[in-house]
Amino acid sequence: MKKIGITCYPTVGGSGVIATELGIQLAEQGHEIHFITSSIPFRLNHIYPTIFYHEVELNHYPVFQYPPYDLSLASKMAEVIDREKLDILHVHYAMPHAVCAILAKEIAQHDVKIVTTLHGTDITVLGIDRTFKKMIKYGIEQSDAVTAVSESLVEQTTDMLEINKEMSVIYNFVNEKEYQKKETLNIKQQYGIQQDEKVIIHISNFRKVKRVNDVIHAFNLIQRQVKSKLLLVGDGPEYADVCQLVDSLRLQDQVLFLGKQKNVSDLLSISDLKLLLSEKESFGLVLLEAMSCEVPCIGTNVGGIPEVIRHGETGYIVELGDIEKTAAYAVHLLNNQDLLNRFSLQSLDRARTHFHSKEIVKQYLDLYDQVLSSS
Ligand code: U5P
Repeated sequence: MKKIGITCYPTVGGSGVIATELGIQLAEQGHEIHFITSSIPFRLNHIYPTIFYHEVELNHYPVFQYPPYDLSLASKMAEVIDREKLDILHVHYAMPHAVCAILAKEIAQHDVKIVTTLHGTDITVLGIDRTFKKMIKYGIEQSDAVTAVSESLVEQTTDMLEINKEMSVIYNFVNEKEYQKKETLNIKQQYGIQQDEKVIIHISNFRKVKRVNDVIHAFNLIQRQVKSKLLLVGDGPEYADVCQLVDSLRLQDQVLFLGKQKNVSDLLSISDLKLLLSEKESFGLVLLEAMSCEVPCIGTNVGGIPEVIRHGETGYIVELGDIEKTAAYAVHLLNNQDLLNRFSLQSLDRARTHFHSKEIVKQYLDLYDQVLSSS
């Protein structure tokens, strides 16, 4: 049994979901898990006797112009390392979490190993900022082990930060009990979708990088040739612009804005095709969630997306901004039920063989063993 601390951003988003699921699966295998976060992770909604939650409190003392979250986190980490005698502190994101963990390790008396998982944003967004570049590099190089969620992210990190550190790729995973195709026929009815209509789905945080407008333009071409509806799941800064585009293309009756949803697997279960046309994506967890629910995907040739989708087998890869090609592939697939069925099963097969949670969790455990035995 190992004692493992986990720090992540506890809100919606791929990294928080992975960190929480990892904690749950490790607890189910008999390990003791200590979440050190600013609020209870969003998917931690059951009681687990071996999962503990340590809240990072933000102090609003008048002497501080800004509440020092990073220092509060480091000090909470040091406290938990010593009190609980953690073996491993696994942090998600180098910036600021790895840097806080390294500081905590310095402060704590008990020896702990730091494992950092890179999810992307700290490298692809913050890594560009010269002031943070050295800090991120430091966080990565001082960690005892570093993982990234795709080969593409390892390459990018190595190039951008000129890092001299071995990084292992450990792909994302889903909870297979939750992400499986369910018999939810009446959901289609509830949303006013006819049984013979195809359902295309897009799930994201509606940030610019997700290029939701490209999804709308592609759907506009698709719906001319296939009787279909588009489900948009999630919310974010581009939401209003996307609504406007849908209005101007007169697609209001065919595009359903569902906002943020909790039970994404129910919506995937009524979907035939998923579109993710982002300009940056280090893995694309929503793709794996879709595949796990037997939904083929069309994604852009960007970041880790081509490592998840197998072109011509579980979906298609298109160049960024190639709306015509996206629509052509979608129409080809949706109009050919045999091909669609084949792609659905191949998607499920790939999700279960290449990204099975048992296998991915084992890779993390092997890495923990490796760092613990190297002391
Ligand atoms: N997500 C939801 N509800 C939403 C939007 C997103 O649960 O309304 C989840 C996705 O299912 C995925 C994560 O697990 O947030 C987003 O991952 P990523 O796009 O940050 O990789």
